[in-house]
Amino acid sequence: MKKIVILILLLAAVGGIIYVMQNKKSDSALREEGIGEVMESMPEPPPVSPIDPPAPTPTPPPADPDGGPIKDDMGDVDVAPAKVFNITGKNFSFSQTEIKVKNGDRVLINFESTDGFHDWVVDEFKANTERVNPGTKTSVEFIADKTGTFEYYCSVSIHRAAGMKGKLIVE
Ligand SMILES: [Cu+2]
Repeated sequence: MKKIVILILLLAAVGGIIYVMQNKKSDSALREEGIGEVMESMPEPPPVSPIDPPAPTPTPPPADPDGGPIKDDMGDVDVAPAKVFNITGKNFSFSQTEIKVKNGDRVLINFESTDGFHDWVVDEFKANTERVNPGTKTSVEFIADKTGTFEYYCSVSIHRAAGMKGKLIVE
């Protein structure tokens, strides 16, 4: 019977500690209630485990303001600047039918349609722009890393067969 009383007192003390922790009530107030002495013989309650810090959320890269695939910071990595070609397309031809670059050149094609829906593609370098209507500019960049003469063309419908093509010469 006595043990039960002690157990109840201990439980009350533990409850009291928690109560104090939560309410920052002074010890003296409890001592007046006769629990203080028991409390002092009790080990400190384990500290409340801190809330796990929130997992760091990965910050997405800043959006490309131009929305285009070409990033200026690419130029910071490569030593040589890109060879830039500004080409327009219409039904059914490109403004330029031959492009000459050196092996290893970084090539930047800025493409715009002046009439019709077109793109600029060269299969051997897996390079292709978006398909665009007049008024939308698009571009593609690639490394011309093999020599030869390659055909670039418009992949829309039968435009290539209709003559919308040109030669990319890599020397
Ligand atoms: Cu086309």
